[in-house]
Amino acid sequence: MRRRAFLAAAGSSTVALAGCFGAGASGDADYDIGMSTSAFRPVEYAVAPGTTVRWYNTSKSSHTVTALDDEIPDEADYFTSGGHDSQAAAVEAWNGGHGGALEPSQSYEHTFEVPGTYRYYCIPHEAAGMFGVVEVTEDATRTPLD
Ligand SMILES: [Cu+2]
Repeated sequence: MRRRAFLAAAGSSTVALAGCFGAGASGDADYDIGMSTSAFRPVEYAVAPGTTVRWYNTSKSSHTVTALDDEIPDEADYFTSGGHDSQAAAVEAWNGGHGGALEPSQSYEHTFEVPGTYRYYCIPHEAAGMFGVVEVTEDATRTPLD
């Protein structure tokens, strides 16, 4: 499958998914993408254009949700927890005192308007392979991909 190949090429070690971590799967939190110690769950997620995706930190670790600015559609708005306008600014904020951190039980939302493939990662867990993909497509029947 194309997406599997894409993740493999990206060097991700986080493709092992364990069941459904979708909306309402954990207590009263209503979210689309959760987080373990060093992985987004699910790693791959698909939505129709105009959909708001909610990340929720289901772990006991601090994370970020940070777009890779060369790996989102050209016309798309940059996004990162903390609201910085570029990946470099997000990294600088994190290094300067964990700016943009998503602490346990905190959430972050972004609305995806432009179709295409969006890759993002967690700044403190980059080396651990904490990457994710949001596919924005009219074919919403593929949500979630796994
Ligand atoms: Cu993380």
